[in-house]
Amino acid sequence: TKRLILILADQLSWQQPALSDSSPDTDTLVFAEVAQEATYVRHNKHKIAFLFAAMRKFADQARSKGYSVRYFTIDQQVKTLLEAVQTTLVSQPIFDAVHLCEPGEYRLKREIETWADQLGVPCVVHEDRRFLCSHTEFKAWADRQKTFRMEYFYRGMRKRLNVLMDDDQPVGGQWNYDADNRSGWRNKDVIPKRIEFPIDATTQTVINTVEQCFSDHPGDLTQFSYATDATQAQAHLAQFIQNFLPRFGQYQDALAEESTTLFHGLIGLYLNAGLLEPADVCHQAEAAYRAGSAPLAATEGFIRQIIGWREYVRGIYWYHMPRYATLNTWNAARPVPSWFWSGNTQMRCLHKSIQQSLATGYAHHIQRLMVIGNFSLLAGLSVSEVCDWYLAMYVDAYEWVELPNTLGMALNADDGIMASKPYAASGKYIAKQGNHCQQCPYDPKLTTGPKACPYNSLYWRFIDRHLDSLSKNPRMGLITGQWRKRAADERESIVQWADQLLDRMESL
Ligand code: FAD
Ligand code: DLZ
Ligand code: SF4
Repeated sequence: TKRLILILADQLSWQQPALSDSSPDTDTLVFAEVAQEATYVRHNKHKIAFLFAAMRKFADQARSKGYSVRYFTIDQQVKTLLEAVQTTLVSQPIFDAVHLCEPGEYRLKREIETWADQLGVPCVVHEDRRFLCSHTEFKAWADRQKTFRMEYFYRGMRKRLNVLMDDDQPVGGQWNYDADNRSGWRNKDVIPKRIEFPIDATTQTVINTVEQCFSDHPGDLTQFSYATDATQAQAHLAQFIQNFLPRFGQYQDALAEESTTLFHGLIGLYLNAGLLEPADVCHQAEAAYRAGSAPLAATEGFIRQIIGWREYVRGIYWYHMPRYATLNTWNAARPVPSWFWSGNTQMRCLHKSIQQSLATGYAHHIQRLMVIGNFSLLAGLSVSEVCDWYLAMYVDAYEWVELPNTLGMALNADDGIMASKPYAASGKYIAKQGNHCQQCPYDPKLTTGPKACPYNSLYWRFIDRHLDSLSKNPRMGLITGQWRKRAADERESIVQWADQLLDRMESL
């Protein structure tokens, strides 16, 4: 049989299920750069350039393996994925079926379910086996849980995949070494320079096209230096494992004036698009630990992000969609301030995090969670607007991973599915984790008054506004108790100060 295999932009792996048993003798591969996918949010130019360059290079590889390839570039003006498939079927009426790997977004999954009727040939959607936990396995786990805590999911994954295990015991005797991780940044360590990949001809063409077609999207492509094929991604990973992994744990939660990336992996974009495989990344990290070149706490912490958090959030997404996207525990509805799209705020931590997100399409976890996400939670910013912002902003953003992290983890809007308490914090936390406050006109030690760090009064206002429901949470008891003990006039002046900050949020 002759198959038309559609390959989405984030499925660029020969191990993906629609390709793993394909043959150049019978199958044609279709790739499509389409406005439908490139403009449903205002994606960062880095994300579009990365994906289009990686698609074009993967398609070249397919041609050199002997596949016939139909590639629609964005300037051919084919608007939708369906149109690309239809156009191919009409011009070459030789195919018995359309095959593809399942998409990572509910919106697209639903749409594809309607394709067979419109195409007149069967449309076979394969489960994405690039993930280490299948939908069935996650459901079997989730159905047994009262609460969906990541830590227990993670232990099961460690055992099942036999990662960092000595027989049936976790290496070193503990599952989790975070107590040894997470220092603040005091600018005492030298951060090695990352490999930068020279812009090849394909990538340069794509960059020019993206500048032309998506000029109103965020992103400064003069700074583009991401890997755009699997070989480059492996070189990037090798450098990370050698030079950055040993300090990954120590600075995992740090915030630094001097660095946008610290000791993080910068691999989410490659994992999510298919240029790196999660199991391979974990094996390489474990091998570094076993060879004595990376400490256990760093290696365990890193592997937990990949076989733990990454698989867990994907499971949560598919288990709870479509309802998940509608949740809004704290009824947050305030419009996102315009400086989310410019970085023009005096709050130094937010200015730095947003500015680098706009410019490069990257921010590390603590910037996403405790700087931007925490502010959004405390200020009660609209859940859907904030989620769309994250989906647009980051080079690694697809809804399966963006939504649980934003709506669930950062905004705590999922009725407690992901986290047993909100990740809400005052300026004190940000001051402890790094050195932004020293460059900030605001003071993290003050709660009210023109110099007070806005996070502080907004934090207490959040506690105050949701006092009844937060008091029912045993993990919030200490904080809600502290708040209740304060004098009524003191509480009132803090909440009032926070209210007027929200009224003039644009100018903070
Ligand atoms: P590292 O810190 O080096 O971690 C290594 C890898 O572990 C990451 O590449 C990623 O694959 C995985 N990982 C770590 N934490 C998580 C997590 N919480 N969920 C899933 N995978 C994780 N990650 C995305 O891939 N896409 C997103 O759109 C995304 N949106 C986020 C939004 C918010 C509000 C928050 C708080 C987190 C989000 N994350 C997202 C998770 C995490 O912040 C990024 O995976 C990470 O910052 C990517 O950078 P890195 O490769 O340097 O990660
Ligand atoms: C994110 C994205 C962008 C920007 N452009 C395309 C595209 O032109 N063609 C395509 O096939 N996919 C694109 N994607 C990814 C999809 O929007 C979607 O997020 C994933 O395919 C879900 O798995
Ligand atoms: Fe951020 Fe507040 Fe510190 Fe300024 S003082 S950098 S706003 S935490």
